This record gives sequence, C-alpha cells and structure tokens, in this order.
Amino acid sequence: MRGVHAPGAGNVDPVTEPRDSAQAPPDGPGPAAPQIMGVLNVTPDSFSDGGRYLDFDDAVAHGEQMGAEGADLIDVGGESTRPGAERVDAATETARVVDVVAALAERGLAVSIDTTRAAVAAAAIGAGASVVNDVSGGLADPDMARVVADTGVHWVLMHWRDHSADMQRLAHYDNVVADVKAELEDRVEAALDSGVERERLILDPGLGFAKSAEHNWRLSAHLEEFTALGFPVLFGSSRKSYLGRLLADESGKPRPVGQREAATLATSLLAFEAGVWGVRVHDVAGTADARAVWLATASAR
Ligand code: PMM
Repeated sequence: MRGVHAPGAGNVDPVTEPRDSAQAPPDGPGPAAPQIMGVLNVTPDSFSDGGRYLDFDDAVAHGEQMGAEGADLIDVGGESTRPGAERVDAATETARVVDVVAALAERGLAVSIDTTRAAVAAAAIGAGASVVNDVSGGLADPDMARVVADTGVHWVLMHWRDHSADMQRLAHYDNVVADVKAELEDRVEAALDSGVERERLILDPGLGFAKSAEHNWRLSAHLEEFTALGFPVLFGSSRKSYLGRLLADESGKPRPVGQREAATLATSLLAFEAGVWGVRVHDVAGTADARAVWLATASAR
C-alpha cells in the first residue's frame, strides 16, 4: 500500500495504516487523504465484476494491481449483493475468499472482508483481514458484533433493510436522509452495547440497498449530515444502476455498467468535498487521480 500516493497527503489513517508499521510517521499538515477501497468480488454474479476474479490467481493479481494503483484497502467479497441476488452458503462464501485474503495480506495489503456472516468474517480475520465490511450493519448475523468485539477489527456498518433478493420492496422512507441516519444510529448503539469500541466503527449510507435512484441522489446530496454524526463515512456509488439511469440513451436504455466510470468519478469527487472518510470503487487508478486533484485543491485553500 500503501499509503497515499497523492501530493500533500501526510496523514496516516488509523484504519488502513500498514499492519507492520508500529512507527508510522506522525500526522502531517494539510487535509486528510480520502481512503480508496478497491472492490474485489470473488463471485460469479456481481453486477460489475462478477465472474472475472473467481480464479485465485486472477483475484490476487487484481488485488495487487489495485494496491499498486493507490488503493488503501482491498475489499474482498464472496457473495453478490446486487438487487435480486440469491444467497450462497457460508462454506462456499468462505472458500471463495479466505485464500485470497491471506495472499493479499501476506503481500502487505490492508484487506476488508465484505460479508454479512460472522463465520466468514472470523475466517477472513484469521487470514489477515483488518476490516469487516458488513452491508447489513450487523443485522444479518447476531454473532457478527461478538467477532468484531473479540478481534478488535474495524467494522463498516452499512444501512440495510434486508437481503438482496427482497430489499427493493423496502425502499420506502418518510425522509430518506433522516430515516437512514436514525437506522444507522440504532446500529451504532447495538454495536456499542455489544462491546465494540466506538473508534472501530465506520458508517455507510448504503446506496442502492433498499433505495430508489431518487433516494440515492438525496443521500449523496446530504452526505454532510452523515459525516456530522462523528464517524468516518464510506460512500459506495461505483457503477451503480442509478448512474446508468441518469445517463440513459434517448430510448431510455440505461448506460451499460462498463461505461459509468466518469459518472462514478464525479460522485467520488463530490463525496470527497462532503468530507467522507473513503470511497468504495472498482476503478482505483482513476479515483486516485481524482483524489490527487481534490487534495491539491483542498491543500491550496
Ligand atoms: N455496495 C456493494 C457491495 N458492498 N459495501 C459497502 N460498504 N458499501 C456499498 O455501497 C457496497 C458494499 C455492491 O456493489 P458491488 O456488487 O460492485 O460489490
């Protein structure tokens, strides 16, 4: 990693600092560099990269490449969460991810495990993952809080209402920003009650999870309300369908997944400006360039 390759970034992030560097340099001057989480889905069916990294060597090579391009954290997932996706069993999910996590951690990369299952998280932490990226915010598996508390890893609590097969029917809110914030605060309380340290928590509004396109835009437009909660905020818009819909052609056909990168970068830049801790993206190289632009601008203020 690691670290931040952008000019002006002297800060060491407590989540993604190198695991082997007890003597990390002290915080430098200037704005903190937003963290880049690179997506590595070891699945046959994720909406963007599904099927590309099921092979162990391909997965590790892609993780290494993202690290070289500037990712601070590689997010390894073994179960697709795209809308309507069917679940896989825990043994299959574990088998897909655990060796990949171990190989990336051995190469000095910080790794998060994208799972809602405590058993998968525990296996990945044993293999070297230092962050649990739980899209259910602890709701899917009552044992997750214990695994996180016992191991002391960081925990991304994402806003979620149900598993992917059923989530879109739950996309109803009185006020999406207030409701998502309140539901996330409930998840924080539950985590703290289970003995997880406050400093370990990262919040994510969960774009696309039980959300319509309009909900996603409203959450994106009000990210400052989430950063004001006092936790690091992760933002995951990369290639999602609301961007495809925004950029639909004249016949109304959504822009294909592979052609949403410029729009993704625009949302990441807006998120940096809103003060997020990090973004979860497929295109790490492009995001690292956008981060360099943002840092140069923020440093010149
Ligand atoms: N989105 C996906 C998967 N995991 N995790 C977090 N924390 N935030 C997200 O927005 C998020 C996530 C779905 O995207 P993918 O299929 O490209 O992985």
